[in-house]
Amino acid sequence: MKLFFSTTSPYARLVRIALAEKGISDIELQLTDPWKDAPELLQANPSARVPALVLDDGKALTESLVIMLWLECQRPYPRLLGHEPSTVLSRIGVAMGGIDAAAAIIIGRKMTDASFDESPVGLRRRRSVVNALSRLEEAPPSFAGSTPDLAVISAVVLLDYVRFRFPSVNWLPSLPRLDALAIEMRERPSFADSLPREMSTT
Ligand SMILES: N[C@@H](CCC(=O)N[C@@H](CS)C(=O)NCC(=O)O)C(=O)O
Repeated sequence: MKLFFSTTSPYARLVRIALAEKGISDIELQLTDPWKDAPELLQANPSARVPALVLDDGKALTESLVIMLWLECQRPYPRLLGHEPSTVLSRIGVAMGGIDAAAAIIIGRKMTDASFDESPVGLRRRRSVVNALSRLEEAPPSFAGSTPDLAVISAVVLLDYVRFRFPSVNWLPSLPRLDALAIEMRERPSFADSLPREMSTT
């Protein structure tokens, strides 16, 4: 199997963590800047986005949640949906909304500049990031000490992405419980090895 990923993508990080927590290591990791339109990525994903997972039979899976659905079917244990899937799924939805909004701000800046943050759409996306984080902070997903479920994984991926992309903004609320969860998760190789960082050009 081959996974196209970038070191900045929160979507690719979700998949990388899920694969590692499932114990799947026989996978070729293909570092790819999706904005450079590599033909191999375009072949795997007509939308030229990461993550894209090419299976051994050549089928390509795209979209982080689709890939995780496949993973959960293919390798049910350890379970990433916990014992109460509806609770976990509900929190994943909140976290994904925050991730989408944070990524939309970064794309908005690409199209214009940092003033995008103050535009009507930018402000709306900021509100979504803040609301998602605040909702998760009120009742953070808990880690019982074995395998983190996808509620934990997606909440921490959102938080780490926001801290990475918006290190000095004044519009983020205080998030002590999520910060503590993220620090705890960093002890796991799946999280530590996939922390967001700028793409290296070498
Ligand atoms: N909904 C997709 C979003 C994937 C996505 O937007 N990936 C970004 C990197 S964070 C990308 O490849 N962007 C390139 C582009 O939009 O052209 C998923 O869940 O996988």
